[in-house]
Amino acid sequence: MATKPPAGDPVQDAPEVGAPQHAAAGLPAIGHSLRIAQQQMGVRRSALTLLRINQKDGFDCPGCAWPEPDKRPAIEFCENGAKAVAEEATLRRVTPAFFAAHPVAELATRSGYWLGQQGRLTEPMYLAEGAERYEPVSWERAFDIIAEELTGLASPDEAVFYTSGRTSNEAAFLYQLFAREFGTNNLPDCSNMCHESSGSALTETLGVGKGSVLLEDLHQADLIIVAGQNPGTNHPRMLTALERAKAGGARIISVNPLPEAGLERFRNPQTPRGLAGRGTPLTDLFLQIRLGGDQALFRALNRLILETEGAVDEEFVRTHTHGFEEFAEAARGADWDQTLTATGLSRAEIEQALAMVLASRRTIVCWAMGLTQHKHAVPTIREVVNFLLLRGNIGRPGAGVCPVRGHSNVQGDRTMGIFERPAPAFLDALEKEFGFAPPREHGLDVVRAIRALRDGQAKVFFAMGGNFVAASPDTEVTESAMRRARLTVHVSTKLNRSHVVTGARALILPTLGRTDRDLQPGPDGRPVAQFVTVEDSMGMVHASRGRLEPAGPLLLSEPAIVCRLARRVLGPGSRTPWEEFGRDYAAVRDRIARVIPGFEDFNAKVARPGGFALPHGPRDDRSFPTATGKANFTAAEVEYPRLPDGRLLLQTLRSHDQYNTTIYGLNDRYRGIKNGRRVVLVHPEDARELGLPDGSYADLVSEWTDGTERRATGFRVVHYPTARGCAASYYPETNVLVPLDATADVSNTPASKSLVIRLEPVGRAPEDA
Ligand SMILES: Nc1nc2c(c(=O)[nH]1)N[C@H]1C(S)=C(S)[C@@H](COP(=O)(O)OP(=O)(O)OC[C@H]3O[C@@H](n4cnc5c(=O)[nH]c(N)nc54)[C@H](O)[C@@H]3O)O[C@H]1N2
Ligand SMILES: Nc1nc2c(c(=O)[nH]1)N[C@H]1C(S)=C(S)[C@@H](COP(=O)(O)OP(=O)(O)OC[C@H]3O[C@@H](n4cnc5c(=O)[nH]c(N)nc54)[C@H](O)[C@@H]3O)O[C@H]1N2
Ligand SMILES: [Mo]
Repeated sequence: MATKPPAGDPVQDAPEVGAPQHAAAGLPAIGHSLRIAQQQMGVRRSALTLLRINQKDGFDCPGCAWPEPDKRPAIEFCENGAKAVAEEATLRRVTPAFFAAHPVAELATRSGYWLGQQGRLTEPMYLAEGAERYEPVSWERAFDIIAEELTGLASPDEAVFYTSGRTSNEAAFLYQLFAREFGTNNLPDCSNMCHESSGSALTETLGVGKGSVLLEDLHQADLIIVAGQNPGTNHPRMLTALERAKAGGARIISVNPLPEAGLERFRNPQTPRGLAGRGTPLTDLFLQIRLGGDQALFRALNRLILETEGAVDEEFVRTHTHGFEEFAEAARGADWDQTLTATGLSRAEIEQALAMVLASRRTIVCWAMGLTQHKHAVPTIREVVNFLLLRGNIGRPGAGVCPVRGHSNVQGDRTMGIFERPAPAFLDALEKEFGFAPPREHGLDVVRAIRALRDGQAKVFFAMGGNFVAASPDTEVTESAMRRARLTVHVSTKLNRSHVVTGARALILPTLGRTDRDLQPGPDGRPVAQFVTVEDSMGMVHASRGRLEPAGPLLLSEPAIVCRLARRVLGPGSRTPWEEFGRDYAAVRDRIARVIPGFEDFNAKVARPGGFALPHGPRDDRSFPTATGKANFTAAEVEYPRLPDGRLLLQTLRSHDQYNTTIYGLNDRYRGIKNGRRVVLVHPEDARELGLPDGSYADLVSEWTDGTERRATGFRVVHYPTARGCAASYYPETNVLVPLDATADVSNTPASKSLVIRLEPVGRAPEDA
């Protein structure tokens, strides 16, 4: 019964806890991915689909944004990519009969896991005002409803157009074009909750808000620092790159409060040694840092570099940078007591790291959410840039900044103009190409959009993918904000929480995923297969072609949905050829080529198997498109989270069996946790001081600076080798604890990696759990 979802809600959290593992992948990874794939897709479809992932004529894996090597093995996917694909290519279906059987109020009591397990959405569904159930609706009528609400707004700025990072370049370009022709820059996206801090820090210091390395650079590096990232789970194919770098002599420092198995040792499932042997040790030096201590760490390293004779690349600093003196003065003042308190590391450990830094001519720093989701995330990433600039590690092979992106096209969506604060030059180019005056005022990001909905200033919420209410902070605030909307619309592949916490009226619009074949009517009326393009974490753009029969005959592609919506809402007043764009994506690419630098000859370049690299000034020729025309050193005060007595800092992170709010299963294999997600990982000494035995249960109570408290109930305490004072628990269950106002300075990204919490025991002994 490969295609039947579970009958009851399988989330009856009963966590079982074993020892954490010390290596990632190997045979269990293969077994696990095949099992999940077959449960969702059956054997034949699994084989056909998995072999097309990330191949040059195949589709881009809807998992992470890690790039593919130019020479690809027959299998270029990982365990978690296989799960992402199985989740989308599942044979399970959510039909109108399902919605007839389940009132929305009942669906709102279900877990996100259960909702997702029901399968692919098949028909447009409408929840009328006051109705208890979603009912099938025609596409025509759905677009009428949206047009009715949008045109009834007092201002276009009362509408919000959210995007999650799976949307293709073509759909994203059309979507922002539609929003701007409609009259608003309210284009929040998942990036606001993700790498916004990286974009902010890199744009200011280097002039480009993207990473400056290509895959080859990783292979050539002498030293790779992986800070605040868990690639074994979230970017498993990165381990192959790290393994290759090691084979070339690279050394690796990992900076993390948790000893993540994937960074300790990699058993590459594609090599005999990886399958049968012990695999490759990856990390040479593990710095078990406290949450939020990274700025202090890099500041201390910078001080030590400045104090070492001949360690600074003077020629680079002189020729290519600005602001060195001010930075150097701040760095020379770095205080050891503060450094040791903030990082929890010893001076000897930091000096060991320094020795590795000084021995390296080519250094790369990789990071992800562990750096971006803190109040001081932007100055932290700026300090990483200072660190690399000091030794000329930008714009040289084997060196650079490597923010590792999450969603498979989140970087491309931003390139296409999904941004609430677009650059004037981009708007000028749109204006010139499409002959309308785009709005110039900045729009709302995620947090500001929630406030606007909460305060009644935004009334229509439209989402191109994602799961806004589950992914956003302050769940209760966000959910009640969403319920105040006049209309909520979700273009989605799978059922999720955002479909059941709705505005007065709601629509679910089912769409094609990456794996699905996309046929559009050609000039003679016969269907022509379309493909889309994506940009990976390293600025490589390539085609993605789905081959599977779509989940149902009524599904529309994302570009088709945007174009039909635009025609209906904007009417004949719009001079944009929406109809043509909806059936011929090459025509969209021709326009992208004329609007966005780096996409000249887009159609020709993307026809090349493997695609092309976008230009990147700092990487290509050390040109820095910043305000000063140089790479900017910056000097900021060192910040780090303060911990009141009897409290812990909580980070909210991903388990091995989830993709953001999509839960694949209840295990977190590498961390030794099975069959449950409501766990909190606490250092055994901290737990002892707090009187919390392993296996006891506690509520997590977050304490915000304005005196408010937020509670998540019933978590099993797991004694775990995390850094002292630093606890960890899974997102999205803990999003109730993240105050809406707890955001990073400058980037406004929710600070979901350092919440001050207390643990309140709930008096449930392990025996009766
Ligand atoms: N399978 C799978 N793949 C995914 C995703 C998924 O959910 N599942 N999500 C995708 C998305 S959108 C993203 S953004 C990425 C996320 O990829 P990651 O950033 O790896 O995801 P998290 O689970 O949030 O892990 C944060 C890591 O940073 C560490 N950390 C936390 N705080 C700090 C700190 O203050 N300092 C340091 N040095 N380390 C810290 C944590 O211990 C953990 O190892 O993955 C992408 N890929
Ligand atoms: N506390 C806490 N909160 C966090 C984070 C954290 O670490 N801690 N991480 C943040 C990060 S890094 C991110 S990126 C956000 C993620 O926020 P989102 O991107 O909004 O959330 P996802 O869970 O990735 O969205 C999953 C949904 O996308 C839809 N979907 C999947 N594929 C497609 C497709 O091809 N097309 C369309 N139209 N829909 C599709 C499905 O319906 C699925 O249910 O969450 C953020 N929230
Ligand atoms: Mo993300």
